[in-house]
Amino acid sequence: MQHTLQALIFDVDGTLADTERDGHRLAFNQAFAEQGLTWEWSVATYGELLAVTGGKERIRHYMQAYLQRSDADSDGGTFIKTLHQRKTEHYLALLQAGRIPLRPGVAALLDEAEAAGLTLAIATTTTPENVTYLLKATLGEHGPERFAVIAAGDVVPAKKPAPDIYHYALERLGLAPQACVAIEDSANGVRAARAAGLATVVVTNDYTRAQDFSGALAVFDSFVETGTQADEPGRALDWAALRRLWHA
Ligand code: XBP
Ligand code: MG
Repeated sequence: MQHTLQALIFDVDGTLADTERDGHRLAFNQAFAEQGLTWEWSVATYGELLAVTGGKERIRHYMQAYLQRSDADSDGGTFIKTLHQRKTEHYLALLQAGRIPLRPGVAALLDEAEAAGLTLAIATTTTPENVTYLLKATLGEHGPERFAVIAAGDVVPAKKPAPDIYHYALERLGLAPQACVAIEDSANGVRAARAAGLATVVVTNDYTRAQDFSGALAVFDSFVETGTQADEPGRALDWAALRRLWHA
């Protein structure tokens, strides 16, 4: 890498925290049940539905592709929007209850990057409130203020794998993509970041482990070395690993 590394741009869901299986998925199911719908997204079905980013888009896809409902948007999207708003309220309650921690090693990486003078930013498909609630619940009341830019949700017309949210974040950072690294968990996220010209590092999770991360600078399976990896050092993305990658 020729440029000086100036910023880390983090994805949220699946990256900063493992939010999908026991967070968003539960909130969707709670909203469905509360609205009297018989829909119930299993862990496996939700894994398939994650191919579609954005909660409203995911509900629409489910109605059309799984329930063969061609009328998903017949009311101009009001039904989906209302259902998703209830889902978000259930998800925020899970966050406020402290049910969703940061992934092990993430807090340390944030601390070390800041100590090295890097700027922190976020580029995510999820609803903005979900980000501020997650950061407050895990990093304290001032957690969100540690991120110079929080680019989230519907602020851009097209969600990941489109690059829009990364372009939006770079524009507000006032930085060239060559001065930043994107940290993602999914193939959709890698495609979005790479299309915005960003070097991209992947930290996988149970939902994304088998996905195709072509174009990524490196793929790790955690942010912290665990006992099981003792015989295979280097599978964790920590500050030292990131610095080695950048200076490689
Ligand atoms: C993940 C997403 C989001 C969440 C659900 O975002 O695709 O849609 O699954 O959140 P990322 P919403 O990995 O970019 O952080 O229901 O608020 O969309
Ligand atoms: Mg993600």
